[in-house]
Amino acid sequence: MKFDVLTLFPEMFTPLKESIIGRAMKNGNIDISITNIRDFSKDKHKKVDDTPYGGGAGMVIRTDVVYDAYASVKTDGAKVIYLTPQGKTLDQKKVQELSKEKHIILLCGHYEGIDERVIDEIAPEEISIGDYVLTGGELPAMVLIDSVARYVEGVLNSDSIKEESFASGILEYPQYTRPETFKGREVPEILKSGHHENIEKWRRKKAIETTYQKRPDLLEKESFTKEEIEYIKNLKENK
Ligand code: 4FD
Repeated sequence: MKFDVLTLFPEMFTPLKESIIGRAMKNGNIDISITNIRDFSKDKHKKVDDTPYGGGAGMVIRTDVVYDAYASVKTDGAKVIYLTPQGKTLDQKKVQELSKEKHIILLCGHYEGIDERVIDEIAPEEISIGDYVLTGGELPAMVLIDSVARYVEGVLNSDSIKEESFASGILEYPQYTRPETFKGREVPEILKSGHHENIEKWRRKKAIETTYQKRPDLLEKESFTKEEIEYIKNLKENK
């Protein structure tokens, strides 16, 4: 999968070279290319913005630099995304859908704002990573890349993807490693029993219990067995 990022702050994307995403780039599972919108300025001072029509504080990014940066990376069938607080909030379902794309173009705006006409012309899908305002779309773009890249074949080991929370719709069961006792707190006996079937049942119960305690809203969307429905009813009654 190819990601093209259009930004005025290309240096902000250096952390992506680290860790799992960096390894995925090295392995050729994903390709991330960062384009500096400023490179498309025809101005001798590399200016990209101008004063707003109608007056007011601040500056507005010009249509031409944004459009030319976009035209330089665009392919047929590319998914174009504009990171903005006005977008639909990113969730795990959307992340999984996006992981099926071949080419994603991410347009990062910032507080100055981009001339509306180039947004209308490109007609990107508008995505937000949550209801808060940031100085730029760069962090949201990185959040999107990280979340989507995890689903690309070869990036994670496929067992972890199958087991994880949200993919299943509820939260994860708790994890333990050595030592057996930490400040008087024991590792649950069942996890040392070697009885894999019982361990799986215990983990599923714990996942439901954790979800009930921390994110009860998620229980509404998930489907459960008769036994599990009974268990949830008990959790609610013993409150
Ligand atoms: N919640 C988000 C995205 C961008 C952003 C910007 C218009 C402001 C938060 C376009 C206004 C981009 C988010 C930059 N803040 N700030 O996903």
